[in-house]
Amino acid sequence: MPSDARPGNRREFLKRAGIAALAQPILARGTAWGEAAPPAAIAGLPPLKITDVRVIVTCPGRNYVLVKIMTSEPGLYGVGDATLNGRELAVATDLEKHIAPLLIGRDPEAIEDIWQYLYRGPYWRGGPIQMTALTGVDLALWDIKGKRAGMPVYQLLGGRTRVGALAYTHASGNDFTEVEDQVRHAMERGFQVVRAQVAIPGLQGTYGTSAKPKLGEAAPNSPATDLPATELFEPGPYLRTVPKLFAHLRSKLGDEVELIHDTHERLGPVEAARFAKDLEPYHLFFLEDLLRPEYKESFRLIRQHSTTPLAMGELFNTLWDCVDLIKEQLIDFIRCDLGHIGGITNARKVAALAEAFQVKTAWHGPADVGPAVHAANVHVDISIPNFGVQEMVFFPDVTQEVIPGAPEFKDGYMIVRETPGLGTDLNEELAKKYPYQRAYLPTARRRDGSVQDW
Ligand code: EZ4
Ligand code: CO
Repeated sequence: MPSDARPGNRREFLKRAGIAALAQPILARGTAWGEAAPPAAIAGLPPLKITDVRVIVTCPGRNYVLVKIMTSEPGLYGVGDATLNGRELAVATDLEKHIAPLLIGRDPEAIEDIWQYLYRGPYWRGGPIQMTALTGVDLALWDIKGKRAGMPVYQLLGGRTRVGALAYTHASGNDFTEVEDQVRHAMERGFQVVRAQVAIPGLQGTYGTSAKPKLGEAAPNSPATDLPATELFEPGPYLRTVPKLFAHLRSKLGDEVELIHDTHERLGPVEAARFAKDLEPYHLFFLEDLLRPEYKESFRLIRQHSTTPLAMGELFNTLWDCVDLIKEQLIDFIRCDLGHIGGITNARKVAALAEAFQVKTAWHGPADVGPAVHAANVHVDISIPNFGVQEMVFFPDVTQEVIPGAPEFKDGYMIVRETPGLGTDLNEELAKKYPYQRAYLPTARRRDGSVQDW
């Protein structure tokens, strides 16, 4: 590697690298004093440098945070998504003020090195804000690598293991018949797997349904502002209602359609074990997120009492959050959010760990992470051996105009674009027309007024 290929002038570099550069030939190549290896020529292409990192916050339908990484090659850039619902501006500030200055001049091809540097470099590592920022960078770098190689990202991950990613959508309603109609509708669209949620009688606002808390009822709702709504949750009515929903769905729809239910981390260990047992006769594809992420060890209790397949992980932020559940085979599906666990680089490691213990993937795929994360999901899904299922959304037209290229739904499967990179992009001019709007996820309380996990 010729020393004149690195950014800045050589004397300045030697000054920064100091004595180590003189003493150690390997360090003199630029690995000392926090410097990454300088950009190198690969496969006949000249060295590449990051020249700019732009952070774009836009609200085409809902808030999204995008990271656009520019390079020294004219026209070559990558776009990543760094959206964290309800804390968008914290991530944008982290990227703009703390991360961007560290990236300028680096080699965008060195994805793992940049990942490690941004994860372990700040000492205060992890957490959803930093891991979402890291995702934005990671996805933009994979996008650049794919574009430079002239290949869709899944090819760089080892190529296809399947034609498409089996997809699931959401069905919900205020009563069992409404949910049944929505499951039928999804099946008519081609879905083989459907998540079913129902409003719980007596509770105001139920996760996953359109039932909204009403002003003046039970739980105090926020005034009509952009502050969070308050929902009411009680485990008793929930535990009694949901098994009846699935009895209804099986009796009306038969055994063939695969059904999922999301508990959204709301139960205690014994409640969760009883719930999984009560749902056993209805043969769920999986039961999602029974417990708060703090209480992973309680999955042992659930496992001892039920054969309902279990999925967990959308609130996890690191590989190590996944280790115990996977190695003890306490879950059947690991469903990290690629947007909050550091992107493709970390997802591949989670998937490989899961493969070794017969756990499949079911990456989180909600509307509140942008098209680049959905594309990343599918690139990983179709290139690993232990893919399970993929949660998906249909983005509204306005989102697709500003952030084009989301994976497409076809005959029950997600299909990724065959263009080089992730396949997603950003219309920066159009994005400006949709400025950020403050928005929060709802919160929840119990009947006695105490805080409940939403
Ligand atoms: O509630 O992403 O499985 N899907 C989910 C999501 C989450 C939202 C929260 O921001 O649990 O709908
Ligand atoms: Co969920």
